Amino acid sequence: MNLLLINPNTTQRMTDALATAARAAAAPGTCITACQPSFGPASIEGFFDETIAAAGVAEQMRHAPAHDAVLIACFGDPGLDAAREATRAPVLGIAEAAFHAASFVSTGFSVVTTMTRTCVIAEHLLHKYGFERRCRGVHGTDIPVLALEHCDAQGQPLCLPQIEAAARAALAQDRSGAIVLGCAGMAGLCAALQVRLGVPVIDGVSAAVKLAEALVGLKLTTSAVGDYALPLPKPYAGWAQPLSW
Ligand code: 2AL
Repeated sequence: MNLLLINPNTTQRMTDALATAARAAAAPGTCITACQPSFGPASIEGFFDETIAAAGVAEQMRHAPAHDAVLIACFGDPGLDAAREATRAPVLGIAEAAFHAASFVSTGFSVVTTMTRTCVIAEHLLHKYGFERRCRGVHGTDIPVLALEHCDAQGQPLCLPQIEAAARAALAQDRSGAIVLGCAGMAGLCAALQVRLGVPVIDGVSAAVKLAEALVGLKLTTSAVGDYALPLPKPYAGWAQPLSW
């Protein structure tokens, strides 16, 4: 199957890293194509960033290559509903995928994310998706998204001890049984954190890949009836003109 991964931010290094993480999770028959918007923020760390990034996701969906499933690889799931209107293939956001996966393996989970100001974005999603009773806390580390990739001379991510400490504190404070990583850029930390913490650690990128494969295997498509019907045809003005239906 062909899986289209959209990194909603415009940092090519991060798009490449997300493609690598997705390929590591994918089954042998899954082919991952990764892309990013032609405009927008280098990283998504607030509402303004997210609004522009959602338009970038819509742009990529408008010109999307053939695909069997789509993965939106930012923890705010920007543009998820718009993407579902634009294709009949299943579309997974990494936050929604991670919340589902964490709920299969724990009675309650904690989210550990990047900037504290983005906690409210995760909290809004938990309410929107109906997971507020499964999530016991959302915790910021104030690590900027693009600092997640900074490594020491041995190639070890510099942020790992800080994220491990935040996760340990969250597990104790929230009485939770699993950790959801609250940023796509944390995908490469997942395996090490799971060993160190001794609890399930969920990276939304790999969770979304596996859930996308399951949905495609079940021959489930995004419903063409009702809310997710194709956008109604109408002119779009200004820079959005090429995106009109
Ligand atoms: C994110 C993410 O996953 N990618 C990005 O640019 N910002 N979300 C986050 N909470 O840091």
